[in-house]
Amino acid sequence: MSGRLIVFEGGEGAGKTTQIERSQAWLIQKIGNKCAVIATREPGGTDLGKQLRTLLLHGDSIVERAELLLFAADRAQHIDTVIRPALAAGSWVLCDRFTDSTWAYQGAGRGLDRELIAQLNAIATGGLTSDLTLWLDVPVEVGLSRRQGKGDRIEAADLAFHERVRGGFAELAVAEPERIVRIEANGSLDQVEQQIQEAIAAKGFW
Ligand code: T5A
Repeated sequence: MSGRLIVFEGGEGAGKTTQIERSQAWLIQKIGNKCAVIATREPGGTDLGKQLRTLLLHGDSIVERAELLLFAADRAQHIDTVIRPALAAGSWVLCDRFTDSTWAYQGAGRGLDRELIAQLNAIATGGLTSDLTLWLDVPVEVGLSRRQGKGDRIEAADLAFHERVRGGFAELAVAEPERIVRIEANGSLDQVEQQIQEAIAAKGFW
């Protein structure tokens, strides 16, 4: 069986972490006898990435271009040391956020140049794209209300920023319907899990 890259995207509190755990357990049951199913995330899927994650989410003020470059650095390290080796070994990789987060947050949210973002994503990934991206869509207020504790530097942005981020994901889903599937994530955990399983099964990967 070929390796697959399945990405979970969405705004704050969309339920990605929870659903990746559920999908990993489901996929291990389904295909675990044929290949490994690993879960990873951006930022923070490598040792370097963990340090970048601390800077990005909990650092002091970071200018927007520096933020963009730090996310790209995290991704380049993640691609070369985790994602590509896993795919080459035939593993399935479930990734919490990937290039579409940069498009939505730094592009739609911050308003940075889309062409620059596309170029940086291409440099960071070496051209690797997801086999399937599940966009877990919840209204901004619902996602933010699910937060526990003090928000991080990016969560702390105003509502208008988070609305633009949601709009960015919506634009991508319209532009790339083969790769990106919208999941209605404002339902129960079981309802969301069911939609995700259906979307993965519909791709006919096995
Ligand atoms: N970022 C990232 C960029 O700006 N550019 C980039 O290129 C990249 C890669 C990452 C931050 O970095 C930004 C985006 C982010 O701001 P993060 O910690 O990964 O930071 O941020 P989130 O992904 O938003 O993490 P969260 O933990 O907030 O959200 P999740 O993982 O989507 O949600 P989850 O599963 O942890 O759930 C949150 C809470 O909601 C509950 C859960 O039990 C949990 O308590 N919940 C539900 N409750 C009711 N109904 C449901 N259906 C629920 N699903 C989950």
